[in-house]
Amino acid sequence: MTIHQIPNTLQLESFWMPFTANRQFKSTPRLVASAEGMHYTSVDGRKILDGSAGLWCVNAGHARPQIAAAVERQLMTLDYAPSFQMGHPIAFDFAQKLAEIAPAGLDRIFFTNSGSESVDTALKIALAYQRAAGQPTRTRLIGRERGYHGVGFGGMSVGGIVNNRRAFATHLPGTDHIRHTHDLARNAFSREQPEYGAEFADDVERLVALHGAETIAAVIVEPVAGSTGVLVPPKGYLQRLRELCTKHGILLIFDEVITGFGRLGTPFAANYFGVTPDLMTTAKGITNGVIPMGAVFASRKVHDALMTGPENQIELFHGYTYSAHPVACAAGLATLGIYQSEGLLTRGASLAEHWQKTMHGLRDLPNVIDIRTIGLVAGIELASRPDAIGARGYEAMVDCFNRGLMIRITGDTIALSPPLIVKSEQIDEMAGIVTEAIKRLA
Ligand code: PXG
Ligand code: PLP
Repeated sequence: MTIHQIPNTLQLESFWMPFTANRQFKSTPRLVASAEGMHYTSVDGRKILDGSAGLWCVNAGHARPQIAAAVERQLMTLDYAPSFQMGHPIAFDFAQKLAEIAPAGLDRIFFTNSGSESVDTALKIALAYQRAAGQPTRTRLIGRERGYHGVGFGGMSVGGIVNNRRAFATHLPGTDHIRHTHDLARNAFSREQPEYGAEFADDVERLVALHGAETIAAVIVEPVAGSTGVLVPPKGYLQRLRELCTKHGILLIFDEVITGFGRLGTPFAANYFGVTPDLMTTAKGITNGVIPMGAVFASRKVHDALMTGPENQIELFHGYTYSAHPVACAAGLATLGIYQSEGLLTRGASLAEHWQKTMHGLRDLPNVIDIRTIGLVAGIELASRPDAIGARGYEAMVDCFNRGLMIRITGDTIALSPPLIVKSEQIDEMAGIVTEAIKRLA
């Protein structure tokens, strides 16, 4: 048997798949068996171009020998060690290297194992900070409509995607949301940042008027909303949000789980937009997706406010068994090495022109109502069938997979975000396959 063959006995029942229509999937499974560079190989031996960097995480492409070697070496050197009241050098080394590429001042690093954990960690740090800063009434956490911040109770509560919330009635109390920035009427088919909508940030003032600034700890937003369909912030919006948070003593958290590590053609979205948050959450690309890991980047102001009290006292009662897992740190260090030696954290900028031109070339296809692009990300929004929201998106995804391209969909929006090693011809190939798929949709 080669690894590309499905054993006849493969049983699909036991694995309860995440964020998947399980029964539909198991009736017609899509299975991949291996990956290298820009491609997956399906179990039946077909090459599939990776148009989504896995789930937005494989930024340096698949099966990088340097990462595999570092992981193997680390496994045989120090496979696990606690980070509670104990340490191992590679964790400090990795934190230091991350601090060196961080947006200005965000150089205190707390390790987690996923984006969801990074978000819950950042929200907890924000609460602890406000308390330490003598503002214990600041307990409210503000997210944004159409935001995605993972699946923990904190992240879900500040998230703003209805399907991720409705089945789980018990959200965190004391959360609220500013409005989203999606405005097709004014901004359809914008390249990079749309012209209109900086004023959507003023919604912070509405919540300040409603709740009182002295009750609000933090505002969390994705600089570019990914999961909800690639929503690029209008010009001036993030600057305005930063000003309002500063004015009202509210911490600003950027959730850079997707935008971090080169996706926009800059190391982080904070660099792209020239706006520095107080806390930044990351995961995914931090290890090229190969070992689960996340990190919260905190400003000195936030970190130092908590480094008070008696020295024998734990400053932040928070952490995970696997925080700063040595194997994840090894994968992360090797990943950063590749990002730096191949210039991947800024490579997107040099491809952005071709990327945008190619993606916007699809605007006249049937049912396309918007195309949004920034860095190496594109969202192609299709009109929904009146009776079946999401059906066109799903059919496009299946058709692309069958034609050799992996894409992500959210509702009827196609999201493309290839590994940052993508070649210009592969961008054309992606556009070609997506074009055929869109043309075939009823
Ligand atoms: N914040 C943001 C901004 C994210 O995009 C998370 C937090 C949660 O990360 P974890 O590692 O806990 O999944 C995410 C994750 C998609 C898709 O197809 C997006 C994510 C995850 C899976 C699929 O849009 N984003
Ligand atoms: N549940 C129990 C019973 C535990 O003992 C622990 C950790 O010790 C956890 C949950 C949390 O697990 P983790 O640290 O991997 O998040």
